[in-house]
Amino acid sequence: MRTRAAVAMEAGKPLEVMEVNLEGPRAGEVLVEIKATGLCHTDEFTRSGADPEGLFPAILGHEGAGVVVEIGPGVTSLEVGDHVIPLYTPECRTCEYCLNPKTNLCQSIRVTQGQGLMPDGTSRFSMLDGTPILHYMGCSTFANHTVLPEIALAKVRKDAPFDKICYIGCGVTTGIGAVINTAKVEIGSRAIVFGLGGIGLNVIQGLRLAGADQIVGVDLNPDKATMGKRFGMTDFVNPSEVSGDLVAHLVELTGGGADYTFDATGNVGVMRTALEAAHKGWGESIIIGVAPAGAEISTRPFQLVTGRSWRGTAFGGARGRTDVPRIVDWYMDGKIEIDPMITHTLTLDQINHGFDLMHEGKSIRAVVEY
Ligand code: NAD
Ligand code: DAO
Ligand code: ZN
Repeated sequence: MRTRAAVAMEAGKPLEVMEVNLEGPRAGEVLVEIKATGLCHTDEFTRSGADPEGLFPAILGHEGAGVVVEIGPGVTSLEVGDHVIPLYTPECRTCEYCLNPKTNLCQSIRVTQGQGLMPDGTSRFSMLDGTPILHYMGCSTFANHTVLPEIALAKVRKDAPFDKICYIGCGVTTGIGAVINTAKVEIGSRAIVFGLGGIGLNVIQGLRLAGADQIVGVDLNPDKATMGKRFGMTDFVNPSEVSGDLVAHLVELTGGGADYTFDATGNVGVMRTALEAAHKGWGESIIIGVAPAGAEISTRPFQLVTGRSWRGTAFGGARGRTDVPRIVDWYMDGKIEIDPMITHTLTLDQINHGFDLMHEGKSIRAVVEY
């Protein structure tokens, strides 16, 4: 079939919206009509060329929602008409990683996914002249139709709006999951969130859900304070307005350091501040942000010797096929909010404007509706 897609032809170039060929699903695969997709910082990381593992030409996008149009041979858990959210972290439920409750990093299709290919080592997308186009993060939601492995699709309820639940495909689950699955924050905790963007705001609403007493938001952009408060932030700190040492300021503000700190900036200097602002003896610092290629974290080992710990999380520690449908329910039941974070809705033809909004710090989430 043919479908419309925004194709990343080369690193650093705007996406090109065009008709592409899409082959139907093979064994264990599913053809999905994407109804809406969010634009995440990670798509921009790859589009811009900053991602050393970025491959081109490719159809980016990993934060989508849509409807099953066709199933390939052997697919048993999905049927035509099901509503689904693509998963860049699949859940096969049989690999060594899926069988270990300590991780959500299913490895069953990791190698081919990293190569921009389906599990059989081929691509389903091509240009009209036959040139292959690579998949991205196993999802390629910047195409109106895409093919995914069955194990990379979460089946969700049919009454949930696509233009909101697409955000659960990355930002919402990553932020809330970092609090609930990774940190396992207890009621009454004190926490600090660095970076109040599309991820950090979801960490804040996750902390509110978990019953944290103090939620400090830290951002260089003062405009982020309003949204932070809207989702449960109790204190706002702009590092550029702190005279003296930022760690000392945060330790004092939290009465000795925070029980939990979260980096949602991707800046390794901020990661160090986050670790050192965690409470002596028990504070945990969770890295969510993806740092530039080659960047390294550092601190004095004594920070760890004296009881702080450094951890990281991918997709909020969520097992997608199991956890994503529950998060959709939380949204539909009003336990979490998404609507105010969708600040812009665009057509596919306007997708490059969505990246401009991201750079200008004007959007939390821009969503493309097909
Ligand atoms: P964003 O650009 O929307 O938000 C980043 C925020 O950090 C902005 O508000 C910015 O003003 C603030 N900031 C930047 N530098 C700062 C500094 N030095 N001090 C304080 N605040 C600062 O980005 P996002 O979409 O929220 O993503 C955040 C990070 O999370 C990115 O690195 C992204 O790649 C990563 N991410 C990780 C996962 C995962 O599974 N681990 C998933 C999705 C995104
Ligand atoms: O299993 O080796 C692996 C890789 C898992 C990928 C996890 C990616 C999480 C961070 C990237 C940001 C996603 C938007
Ligand atoms: Zn697995």
